Amino acid sequence: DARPRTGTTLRFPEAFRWGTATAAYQIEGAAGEDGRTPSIWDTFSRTPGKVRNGDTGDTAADHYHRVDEDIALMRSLGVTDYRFSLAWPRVQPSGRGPAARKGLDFYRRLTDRLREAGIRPVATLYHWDLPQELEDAGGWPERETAYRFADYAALAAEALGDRVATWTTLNEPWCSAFLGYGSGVHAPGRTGDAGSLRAAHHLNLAHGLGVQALRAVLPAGAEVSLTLNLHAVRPRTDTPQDRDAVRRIDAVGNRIFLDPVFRGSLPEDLVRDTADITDWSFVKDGDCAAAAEPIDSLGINYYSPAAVAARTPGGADAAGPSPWAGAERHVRFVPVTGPRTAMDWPVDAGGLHELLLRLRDELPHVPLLITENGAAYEDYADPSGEVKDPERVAYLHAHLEAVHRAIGAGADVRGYFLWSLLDNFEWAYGYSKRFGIVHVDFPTQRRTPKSSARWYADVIARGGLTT
Ligand code: GBH
Repeated sequence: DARPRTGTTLRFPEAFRWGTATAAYQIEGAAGEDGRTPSIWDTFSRTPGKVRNGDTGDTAADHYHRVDEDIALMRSLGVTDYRFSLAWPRVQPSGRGPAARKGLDFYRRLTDRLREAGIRPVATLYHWDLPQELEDAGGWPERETAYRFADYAALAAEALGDRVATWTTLNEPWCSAFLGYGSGVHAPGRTGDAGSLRAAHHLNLAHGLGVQALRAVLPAGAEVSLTLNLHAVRPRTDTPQDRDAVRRIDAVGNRIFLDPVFRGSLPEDLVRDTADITDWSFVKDGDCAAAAEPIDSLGINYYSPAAVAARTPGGADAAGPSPWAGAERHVRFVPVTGPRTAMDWPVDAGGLHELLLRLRDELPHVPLLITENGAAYEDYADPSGEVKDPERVAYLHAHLEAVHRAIGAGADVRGYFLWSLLDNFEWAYGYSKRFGIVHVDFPTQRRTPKSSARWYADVIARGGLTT
C-alpha cells in the first residue's frame, strides 16, 4: 500500500486506560521508616554478590518522600491510571497481626493525591516484597504463607477499599516462585525444583484466598485482578519435538497459573512431567477451586518472546539451577533474532500480539490489561539538557501498535501501563538498568522527563498513535 500514512492515527477505544506502573521496593526507599520491617528483598540485596554493585532499595527513587512531585509528573503526562504496589512489611509489619497506621497513612495519602489529580489508583498487593519473618517461617513453599496473604489482603482492603477501585493480588507469581525458589536469582535466593513448584501452588492458593478476602471487604463494583508474566514462546522449527518443547515451557511458565485460576485444575501434563520431582501431595482438595475464584480482569506483563527447541539427549546440560522445574532437561532456549534492549532482551512486538490473540481465543470473556510493557536503554544527555531515548520510543510505539492490532482482531484489551514511570531499582541489576520514561539522578533524586515521556503524553492526548 503506497498511500502516505503520515498523520494517520491508530485510535484506541474511548475508555482505554493509559497508565504508568511502578512497584514499592523499586521506588519507595524509606526502608526503615514508620515501622516498616525488612522484606526478603532487603535481606537479599544486603547479601553480598546477589545484586549488581551491591545496590539496595534503601533509598531507591525516594518516592516515599516525593509523592507530590511524582504525581505532578503523572499529571503532566495525562495518565488516567497509576499502577503501584503496597509494601506488605509497611502495611502489616512482620506479615502477621494488626496493620501499621503510619504505613497505611502513606498509601492513604498517595491514593488521595492521585484522586485529586484525577488519576485512578490501581493497587497491587504483592510485588515480591514478602516480609522476612514469613520467609523465616518457610516462605512461599509453605502453605501458611497463603493464609497470611489473605489476612493482609483483608487489612489492605479495609483501609483503602473506599478509595482504590482496582486491585491486583499478585504481580508475576512465576517470578516469585521460579526466580525466587528455583533459579535463586531473585529473593529469597533459594534453589530447587520441588520448592519452586510448591511456591507456585501456594501463590495460586494465596491469589484465590486473597480474592475471597478482597470480595468480602470491597464495595460491589470493585475490580479484582491478577498479573501474570505470560511467556510468549515459539518453537524453533515446526517439528513435533520442538513443539513439545513449547508445550513444556508453556506448562511451567503459563498454564501452571492460567489453569488453576481460570479452570480450577492443574495442567495434567505438568503433573506428569514433574512426577520425578514431586508427587504434588501439597495440593489439597479444593485448592484449585479456591484459586479459580472469579476475577474481573487479567493483567499481562510483556517484554519479549522466547524461542525453544528440543534438547537432544546427551546434549550439554543447562548450567546452574533452573527456573523451569525440570523442563530444561528436555528444552533449550534458542536466541530470538532482532534488536535488543539494554537487558539483552529481544525487541519483538509480534510476541505481544500472539499472546493477546491466544488470550482472546482461550479466555474470550476475560478483559485484559497490559499491566507492564517497556524497555531498558541507556539515555543520551543532549547538550540542551534533554534526556533522549529514541529506542524506547520505538519500542513503545511498536508494542502499542501490536496492542492496537490485537484489539482490532477482537482482543478485549482495556488498558496499557507503561513500565516504568521512573528509573528505579531493577532487582538483581540494581540501578544499572533504567526503565523509566522519567530519568532519576539517584544522588540528587532529580527527576527529568525523557523524550519518551513527552511522546507518551502526546499518545495519551491524541488517544492513540500517530504513524
Ligand atoms: C517485571 O519482571 C517486573 O514486574 C518489574 O518489577 C521489573 O522491573 C520489570 O519486569 C523489568 O524487569 O526468566 O529466562 O524466561 C519481568 C521479569 C523478565 C521474567 C524476563 C522473565 C525472561 C527471561 N521477566 N524474563 S527467563
